[in-house]
Amino acid sequence: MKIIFATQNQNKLIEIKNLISSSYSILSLNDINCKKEIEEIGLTLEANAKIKADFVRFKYGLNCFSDDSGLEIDALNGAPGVLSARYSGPEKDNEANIRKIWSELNGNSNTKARFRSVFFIHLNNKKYCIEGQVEGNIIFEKRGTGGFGYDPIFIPKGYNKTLAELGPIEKNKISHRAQATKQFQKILNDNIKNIY
Ligand code: ITT
Repeated sequence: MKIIFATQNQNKLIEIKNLISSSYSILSLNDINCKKEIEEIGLTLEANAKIKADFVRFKYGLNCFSDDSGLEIDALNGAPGVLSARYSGPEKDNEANIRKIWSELNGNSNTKARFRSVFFIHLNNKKYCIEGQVEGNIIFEKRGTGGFGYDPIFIPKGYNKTLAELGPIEKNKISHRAQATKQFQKILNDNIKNIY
């Protein structure tokens, strides 16, 4: 069964392909030749996830899902949150985003943060919105070469390595995206049961 993942982010695509059973074929926007930069004008992860999935559903009429994700830092009142990709400007400059976070935290001892991932799903004329989270702490140096985005500055709770140091196998056991994908897999499996 084919399902479209409404993303331009290759890192998310790779992670999800490794998490979802291979009996489902996950196609990205690129794979269906959709070059449109979907405007993420929502004020929440839920709103932006719905905007991205609705775009594909209404333009192509296909089963699809989206992932709007972000890093929420307690000492910054939940920022960068829904602005995670563009925290320092529209260029989605990851290095500049990290520098902005460090500068705003300014050595604050409260480094508590979490990644959240919200999926909006259109499947067989039904809609679902689900979420995964991972708690952790921000550090003031970059560590590790794996993952993407803020992974080198985020240490998940109970670990002493960043998500970038843990590598893809460990990250995919504990990440916000892994938690959301577990629920998504269950929804897919339940739908298959209903079809046959
Ligand atoms: P799409 O909208 O095309 O899916 P995007 O990168 O713009 O791709 P988001 O709007 O959801 O996606 O932005 C999420 C940002 O949050 C992302 O660009 C990263 O900077 C950060 N982020 C999300 N998940 C992450 C992860 O697993 N590790 C590190 N950073 C992550």
